[in-house]
Amino acid sequence: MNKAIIAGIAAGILVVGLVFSPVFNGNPLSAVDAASHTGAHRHVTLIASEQAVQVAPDNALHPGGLMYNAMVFNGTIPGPVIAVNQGDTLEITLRNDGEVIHSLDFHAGIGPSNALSGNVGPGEEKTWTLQANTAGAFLYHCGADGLLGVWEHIANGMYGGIVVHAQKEKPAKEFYVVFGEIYNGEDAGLFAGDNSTDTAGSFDLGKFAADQPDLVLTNGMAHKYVPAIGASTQLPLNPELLAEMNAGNLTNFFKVKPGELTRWYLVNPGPNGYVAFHFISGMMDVRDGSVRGNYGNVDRQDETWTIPPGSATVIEATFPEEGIYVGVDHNMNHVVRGAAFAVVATNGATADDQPPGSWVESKASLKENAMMMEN
Ligand SMILES: [Cu+2]
Repeated sequence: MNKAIIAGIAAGILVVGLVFSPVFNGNPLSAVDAASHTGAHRHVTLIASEQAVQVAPDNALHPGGLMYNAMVFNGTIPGPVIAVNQGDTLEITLRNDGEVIHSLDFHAGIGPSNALSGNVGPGEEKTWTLQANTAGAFLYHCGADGLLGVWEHIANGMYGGIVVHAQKEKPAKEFYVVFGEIYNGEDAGLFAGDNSTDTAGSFDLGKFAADQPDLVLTNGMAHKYVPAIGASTQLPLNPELLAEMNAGNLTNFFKVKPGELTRWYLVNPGPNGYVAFHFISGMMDVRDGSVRGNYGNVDRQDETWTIPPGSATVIEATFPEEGIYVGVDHNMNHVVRGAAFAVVATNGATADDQPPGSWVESKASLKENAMMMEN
């Protein structure tokens, strides 16, 4: 794509941002349906900042690893998972410790007063409430300055997931997994040799406009949960994880008990690409969409399920026998760029041994904590 076309696209996006900014900038309404106050009241604080993070391990694809000038909520890509029960009221505080304007867009909310924060400038904070009436998994993301630059803030890592547990949800072992693209001006490409530098790379508008991500992160890093691939010839993808596995330590692996019900909250912030989600050696029940009180206007056994950009989905699966399964974006260009995770089915798995950052507070635990707070 030539530069004139990219400039034209950027200008077009700019106009959209300007047109919408008066609407998205303010948050004048605070009407909340009193009748829907059936659940507990919860509070969460998200802290926006800009910082460099490691997005690729040191491996043959990217010798030396890769650092990136990210934008983050609470210091990490992705931001933390927020869990509530259907009917709860969620109070959200957005604090901006960064240098530029940030904001929040919660897909779990309906109406600007529920879903949007409006602009929060450097050093400022804002608090608003959201009625979590619709069950399911939803994306939240930064909306930048009234949408102006939203594509860059999402590509830079400002996103996460909110889980609204359904009233009729069955107990299951639960996990939070977020995919996300990186467009890095300093990334010379796969197998390009050592392109680790002292300076971290930054957002590349040309790669973004051409839909050419350098990496597809899984919970903030390419191949974070994949030690190696290859049987006769082994290609290490995450040497640290491989060393951990060889030492018999599975702390940073997804672990499940054979036969137990597991539930995966899978989030695709994009900003551009679809996720074709599949478990190697597995089948899944898709609980995407929702009906009042339950998940499931789609509920069926499937091999691969599409998660569009700007969406999250709820997938249930059981892993019948011991062994290694792999969750992948079956788009092979995305797998090689980092969108995959190993799942180890072992009788040694326990209820709360999720890898750091992937644990989701359960419906029962949320209910128990709310009751303790009332008493
Ligand atoms: Cu932002």
